[in-house]
Amino acid sequence: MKNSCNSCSSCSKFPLWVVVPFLAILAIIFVANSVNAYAETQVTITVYASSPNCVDNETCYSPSELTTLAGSNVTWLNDSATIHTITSGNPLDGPDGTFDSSIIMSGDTFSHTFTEAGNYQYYCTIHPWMTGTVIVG
Ligand SMILES: [Cu+2]
Repeated sequence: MKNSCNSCSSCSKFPLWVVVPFLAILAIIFVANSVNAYAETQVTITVYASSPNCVDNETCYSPSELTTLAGSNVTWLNDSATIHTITSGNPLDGPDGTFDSSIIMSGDTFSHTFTEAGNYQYYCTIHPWMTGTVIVG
């Protein structure tokens, strides 16, 4: 006897009441992950940061410019072999007092939560060629 059914919806192994909730759960997981991507952001101080050449290679703070949303917690990881700071402000005018990690050791992290929109410049007080910006939208 010939099977006359060619339609997916009527002959599918998975009926609609199984497929729809499954897709809904996938969608929720996807949205939750994208929101989380904005809320949690990391900057890495690379092994090249102690040399002024890092400016050309974007490897002092990586990424040197980070865009995120208000309320985001940004974490800097010192992935280099030496000490550094993450100090708000710039090498010309000095610290502006918004945040300051003080000296962080190799392997340590520093976190700051940005509650207000704006452009936040920061630098390393030990290696003044190391500069970065957090853009909070
Ligand atoms: Cu440094």
